[in-house]
Amino acid sequence: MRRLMKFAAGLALPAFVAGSLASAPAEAQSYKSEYKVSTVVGVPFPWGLSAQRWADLVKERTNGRIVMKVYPGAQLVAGDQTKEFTAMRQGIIDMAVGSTINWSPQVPELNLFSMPFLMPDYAAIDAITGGEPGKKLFEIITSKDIVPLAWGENGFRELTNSKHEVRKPDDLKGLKIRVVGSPLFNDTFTALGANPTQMSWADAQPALSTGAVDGQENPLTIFTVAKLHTVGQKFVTLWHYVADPLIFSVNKQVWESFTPADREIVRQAALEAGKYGIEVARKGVTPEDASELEKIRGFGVTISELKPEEVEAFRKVTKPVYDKWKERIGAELVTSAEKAVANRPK
Ligand code: X2X
Repeated sequence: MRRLMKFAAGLALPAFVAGSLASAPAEAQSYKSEYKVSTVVGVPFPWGLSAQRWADLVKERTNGRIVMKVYPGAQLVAGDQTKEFTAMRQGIIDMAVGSTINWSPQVPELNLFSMPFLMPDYAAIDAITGGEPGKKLFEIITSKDIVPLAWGENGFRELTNSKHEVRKPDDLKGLKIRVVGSPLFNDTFTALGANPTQMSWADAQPALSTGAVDGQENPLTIFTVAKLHTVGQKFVTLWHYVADPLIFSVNKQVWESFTPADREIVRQAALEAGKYGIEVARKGVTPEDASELEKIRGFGVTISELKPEEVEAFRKVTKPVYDKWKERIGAELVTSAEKAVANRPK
């Protein structure tokens, strides 16, 4: 550092520059000028908002030592969202706020959240992410050279389609439904008598607009921000069949290149951004505040809120899929999630 200061003084740098060089941690000299943060959807989706919040907090608290730039649209993996985890592992992506669904091809245990009808309400999601199963999942991710820092949220994935109201499994017969990522989704929709087709989010929107597919499943925030009613999605079924949390993560080498103090800043910022993202994702789609639902109804969309016995009919038909995937994911992990749900605060 003394040599650096002499060097700086020799160049007759203004005093404030020499001062900031002198006070910067030595390790910070090896920081990249920009860290690439991948997301599938950007601002103003809650997902993009929380990623941006993370970047903003880190920049502010590190005085610009760590500059994170959010790349939405899965553009760092050419739109192929199921390659995001691998790309982050390889260092092509430095950081990500990613969906458990998109990472499940590489981390099969993350299929836990796509188990049909495991989580009846938000308290159930929180019980899993905040409890033993969440801890276990973070350990598994860490063992794959990715450092998970915090949970965020995409949301409960509700069913939408262009054809007719869906209130019972029979109503899904023959409907072409776009699904993502994991073969578990194929199994679930096949069991329900629908015709599932896997495709990326980038391909889903044109497929909906041309009618190549009849429907899809996504959180309502995705529905409103992406204006899915303009691509024919006139029927929404609130069935809460699965939910996908998001995970704020960093590539291991990048993480290790940060000073301990900066790591703490990045972690703390992720926790705060995650909390904020969860709030935004849940806003307006609860019985207490149904403003988002009202907005969607205002677009001429029929929203079907299922009664518990109607949900039960879907659960029954998808039970064999649940049982099959419980073994695949790991019975121990799934059982611990079931217990967390059963014991959640109500
Ligand atoms: O592709 C989707 O449906 C999305 C945007 O929700 C995910 O990335 C999982």
